[in-house]
Amino acid sequence: MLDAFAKVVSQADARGAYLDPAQLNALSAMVADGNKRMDTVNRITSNSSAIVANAARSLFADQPQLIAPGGNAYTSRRMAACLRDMEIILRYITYAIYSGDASILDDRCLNGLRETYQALGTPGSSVATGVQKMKAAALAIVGDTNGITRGDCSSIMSEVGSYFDKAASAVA
Ligand code: PEB
Repeated sequence: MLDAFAKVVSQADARGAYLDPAQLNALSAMVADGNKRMDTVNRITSNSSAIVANAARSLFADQPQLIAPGGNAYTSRRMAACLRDMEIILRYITYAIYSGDASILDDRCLNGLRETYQALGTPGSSVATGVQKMKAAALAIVGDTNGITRGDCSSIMSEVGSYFDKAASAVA
């Protein structure tokens, strides 16, 4: 598990090199914009239940076969497993955002997840759709400019989006 700083150090060490100016600049930009990152994590974390519940509701509206008898989220046990999976994925995405690095998400959540769903007979493409719906909700919450100092959040927004995309494509 790496964060943005440890990743750069480990890459430099692998080359036996000092940190180069471009890397130092990138990290110092990350520090300068640190409040945006913390606010982002805070906003997603404090709205996580709504993000998961709304994404799941929308997924089941689009794909009602999932909750019909015999469907992959039919019975409250499977429904609970499904909501829990979406919550787990969202939680690891918040860790990646906080760390500025996807390795925690990759190593502890996505690694082997496609195979797990294949073994369970759970449609990975439906999980991916659920993740994309969480992405839309999370970005709307993160990008809400109400009551805050306006600034350029395009970089953190695209980084956040990239972690959702990574999770979705890992199971699709
Ligand atoms: C991954 N999900 C399920 C299981 C595991 C995971 C390991 C099997 C064990 C169990 O049931 O608890 N666990 C989960 C995860 C990590 C982990 C992400 C990461 C660290 O440790 N069903 C649907 C939807 C989808 C869904 C498409 C979006 O119809 C999910 C939600 N996951 C789902 C369901 C099950 C499951 C298990 C329904 C239960 C499958 C079954 O028992 O038939």
